[in-house]
Amino acid sequence: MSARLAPNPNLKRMAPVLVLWLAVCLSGTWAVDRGNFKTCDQSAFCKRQRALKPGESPYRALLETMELTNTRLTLQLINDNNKVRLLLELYRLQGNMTRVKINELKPLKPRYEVPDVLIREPPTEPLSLLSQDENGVVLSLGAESQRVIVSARPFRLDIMEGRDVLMSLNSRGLLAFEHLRMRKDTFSYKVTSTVASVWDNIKRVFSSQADPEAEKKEEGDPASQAEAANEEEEKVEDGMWEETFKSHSDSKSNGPSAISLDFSLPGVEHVYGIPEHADTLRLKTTDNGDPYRLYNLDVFQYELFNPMALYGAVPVMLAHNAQRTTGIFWLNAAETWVDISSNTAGKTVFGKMLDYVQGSSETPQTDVRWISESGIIDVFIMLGPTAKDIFSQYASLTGTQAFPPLASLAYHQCRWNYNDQEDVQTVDAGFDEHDIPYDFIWLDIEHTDGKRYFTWDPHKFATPKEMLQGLVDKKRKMVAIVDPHIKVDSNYKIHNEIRSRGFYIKNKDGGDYEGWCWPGSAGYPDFTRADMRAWWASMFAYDQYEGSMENLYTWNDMNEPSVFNGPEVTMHKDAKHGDWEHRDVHNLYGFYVQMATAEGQIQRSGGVERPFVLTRAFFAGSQRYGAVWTGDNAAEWDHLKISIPMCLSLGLVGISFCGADVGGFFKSPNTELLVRWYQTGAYQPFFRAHAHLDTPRREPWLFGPENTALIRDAVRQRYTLLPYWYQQFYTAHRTGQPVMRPLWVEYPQDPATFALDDEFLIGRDLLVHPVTEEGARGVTAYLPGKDEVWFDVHTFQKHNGAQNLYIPVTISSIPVFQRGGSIIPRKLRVRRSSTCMEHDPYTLYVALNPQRTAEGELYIDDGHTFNYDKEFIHRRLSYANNILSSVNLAPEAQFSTRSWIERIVILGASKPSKVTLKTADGQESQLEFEFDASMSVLTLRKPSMNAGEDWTVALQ
Ligand code: MIG
Repeated sequence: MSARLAPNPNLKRMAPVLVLWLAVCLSGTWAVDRGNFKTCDQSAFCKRQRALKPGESPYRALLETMELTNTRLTLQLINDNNKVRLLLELYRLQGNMTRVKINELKPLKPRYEVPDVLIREPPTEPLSLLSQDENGVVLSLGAESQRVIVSARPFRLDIMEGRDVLMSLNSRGLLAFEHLRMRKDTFSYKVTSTVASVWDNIKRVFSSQADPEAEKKEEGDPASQAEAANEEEEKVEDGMWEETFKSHSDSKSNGPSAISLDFSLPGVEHVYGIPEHADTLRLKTTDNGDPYRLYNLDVFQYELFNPMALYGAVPVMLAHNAQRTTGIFWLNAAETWVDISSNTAGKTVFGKMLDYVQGSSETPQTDVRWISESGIIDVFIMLGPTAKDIFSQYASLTGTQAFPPLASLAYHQCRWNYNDQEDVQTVDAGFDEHDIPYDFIWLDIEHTDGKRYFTWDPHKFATPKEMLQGLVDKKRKMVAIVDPHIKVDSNYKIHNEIRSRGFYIKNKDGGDYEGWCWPGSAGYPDFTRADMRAWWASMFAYDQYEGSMENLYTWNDMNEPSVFNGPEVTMHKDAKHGDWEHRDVHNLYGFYVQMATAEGQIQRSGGVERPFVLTRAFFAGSQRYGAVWTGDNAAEWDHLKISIPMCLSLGLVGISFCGADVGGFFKSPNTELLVRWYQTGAYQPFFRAHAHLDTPRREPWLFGPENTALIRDAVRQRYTLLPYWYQQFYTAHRTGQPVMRPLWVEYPQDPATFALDDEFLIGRDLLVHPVTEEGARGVTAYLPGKDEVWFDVHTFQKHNGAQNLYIPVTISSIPVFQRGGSIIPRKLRVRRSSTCMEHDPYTLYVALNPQRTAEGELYIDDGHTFNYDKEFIHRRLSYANNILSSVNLAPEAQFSTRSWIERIVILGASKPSKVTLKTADGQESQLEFEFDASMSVLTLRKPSMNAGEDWTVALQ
């Protein structure tokens, strides 16, 4: 107790952080402190690599070393400058993918290979040799008439289909592999290296042709290879063996270890992905600035429209043109930079047209280059050919979106902080009083006893179970934050256990790594260790996590990890995870934190209940463990807008459960912005309002009755649509298809969709163009599909596809359209939480296409357990030949529902003379209906059949 009240002896060291906070809070100026974060020039390996010039590849494939088994090609590459050899492995993977691995043939010690991200060793398919000569090798790749051409000098790979080159590797000659080496005394090294370079020049003059004797000498054990390497001229540059950034020095006991490879994408002008960046959906070329950076960082007040790193990293890029989509998955967890260039970037449409007319147009091409600080090259080339194929290919490697509990798709109320139990109770009651549904209320770091996670402040949250029970009684839930920085405090059980088990990350000298974070001095558990994760998971057991109950879920923040006094506000790269350096695993840390936390939630229920865990940091594969949000945005219009491309980019790389803080985290939104943010958030996958500690309260009813009504309406729209959201997540979980989709995914041949940032699809059938412009009187939405029609979901008005539609808006408008040809289930009786609506009846919205058909699905299960494996209802709803029917898609599954169909609304219908319902038991009955001729809307009232059974409705 007294310890908590005593002045913190370390306050001095915290001072810069506090001053920063204060400065920002008081001045209200918004800008990331760029000086805190490295540019490529300030990152030694990035600078070294970027200095390489294209067209000078020193790598040659030694064809005589080629070995081809049924499923694996191996081949040595030699760097002709330093004679270091690499080993290339090439695999054809099932599902139209190719894997290329490059490592040192004989590294001085093993280099890091990312574990735990792939869900299994990807199954291979046969490879076969088509032809070979002294210039290269041609292999056939599976059944798709694809070939890979391995050229020897310089080394390059071209993946072809028919006559088309789909992708080339090292075509610009930027393959680089900094081999591990012994550190030499700087002085004597300089001397030898000069001598060596003179000797090297002499050799070059006398042997212009490859000398077979010399080649033989090049082989051998690692030591002699390293020696051979060291004989060559190798400039020791600043930053190879140590590097400083601001006051932080990075000791690099392994020396330089960067890797890099370039990819050319002929015919491609649009590339996407590589989140997380606060940037447009379509990635930009990076020639005139820094590359896109992937390095999980806690960026205070991030700025928009730049390639700076943010909290998470998914090294996956998609490339698209009207014919094809391909993808690159660069499996490396170290700091990574991605350069993009294009031969058509900067050309105007007119310029391109001129080229075309004059016949001077070159084929458009995008070139990308990946640079990582350590590890190996392990790249999965996903060959599509469609975006949907890419999603399944990537899912087959890294898994699909965890199927979340239904309630977590509803509305979440968060702020930093809800102060005490009474506050929680008052806010909870406020929702009932104002008739606004919500499912989760969140507690931020102040709920703990002095930032000791897994504990409760003894005064403010003295009886957490009582509080949680109060929520249970209303069928509501809570999330409490559990961060991975652990207060160094010998009276704190969690700390003592982690320390005594040796589970903390170590500093370079072998002691427990300590950094500054919310609790003051903190240790960071080594989540890369399976035994540590198992222990962490066990801490979520009800008897370990005191005060927790089954309706308490978890939020993992600061897991980049954030270290206030560390370089770039994160961990020193020379910290140690067993034998590995933090440098090797950095981008994986947050992935593992969420993995262990989700596992804990599963275990506490004996494997029955689905977890819900929100994370700020993430990596490829994080989709398997829960939801992600876009961190500390601001209450500004541009931040509202950017939430769309940020979540779309995450969806493209498997992470569907994405959201941005509704209202904006920093600063205070004006009411218009707040309302527009609710309207937008209501149609994004993870829907949570959140606010910074220093902002005035902003619960939805604090802005006058009119604004309360507007927010209520937006939240209620979310609740009515929950059956559709749930079904989309079920599909995402089963197939890997994203829930929130860019339009180009569904309209891949329509260039008008390729760069849309201000609208999106939910699944295939709902198009949302939220109002994100201040003072908007109207928005222009692009409705895709030249053979499609779209129905305004509010007015039922029909619009043709393939047009820019101007939609006049008022403050209550949320432009949403249902695709003609689809059937969408809703629940219109909105109650105080989604769980309260469990058994409520459905309304089906059948939107007819010009062929007068429509299709949809209905998915129902208990909403929260893993029994969805066997116990669920999955039905196909289809309308054709004037008959609407429900057929069972999963006859072997067992589940029954009390929900029935209370209404069917058919859009684009004509008036029938009678409507007949036929149910599973063979009974027939006439249904009452209403027809609105002005809008062509037919409403069937109370058909009343059970939602889980077979039925048909015939219109005559
Ligand atoms: O450095 O826990 O992004 O959502 O409210 C700030 C306090 C720490 C950052 C999270 C934010 C959260 C806040 N956290």
